[in-house]
Amino acid sequence: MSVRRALRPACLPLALGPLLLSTAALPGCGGKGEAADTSAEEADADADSDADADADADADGDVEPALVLNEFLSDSDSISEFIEIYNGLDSAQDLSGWSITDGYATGLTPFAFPSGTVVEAGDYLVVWADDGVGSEPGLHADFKLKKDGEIVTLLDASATVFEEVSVPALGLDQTFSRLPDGGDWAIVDGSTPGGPNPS
Ligand SMILES: [Ca+2]
Ligand SMILES: [Ca+2]
Ligand SMILES: [Ca+2]
Repeated sequence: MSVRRALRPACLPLALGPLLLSTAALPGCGGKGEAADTSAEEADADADSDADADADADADGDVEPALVLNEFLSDSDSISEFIEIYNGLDSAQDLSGWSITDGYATGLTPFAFPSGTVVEAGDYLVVWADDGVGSEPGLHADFKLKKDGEIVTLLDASATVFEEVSVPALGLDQTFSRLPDGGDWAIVDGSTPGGPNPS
């Protein structure tokens, strides 16, 4: 298959961009987790508070086309916590057998994407990090995200680390988002699951 050859490492130059807020932890590209993860989770209620914003990643010449982790929500009273993946490539990507975990460093079994999980070009895949209890349509991982921050690791179909992000502490309904899609990380008020991040 040519699918995997089409993928590019997502971590290379993006951590140094001007949009990265000084208060945001650098994404943990390439590193092992620096913090132990007990997977103990704070209690979280679910509801909705979506603040969609128009953005066009392709309009920003600084964004290199790639499949990337794109947005994290770890604390909300109105919507399930989630992880968003963005396919900035110009072809659909088959993520069958890929997996994601908040406990790579401790050997936790990752949550595996079901066979047939495909992200179309320019589209998003939302993985609800809700211990599998949320009602939103889509994938529901068997873990949640600590609002004090934790490390999320995306693995490809051969269980090789594809991207790892150290998500910083976030306030209520804040997200750790690439601005624009596929761009540099920043802490943002509001969430856009399955839709464009603010530009
Ligand atoms: Ca949480
Ligand atoms: Ca967790
Ligand atoms: Ca989004």
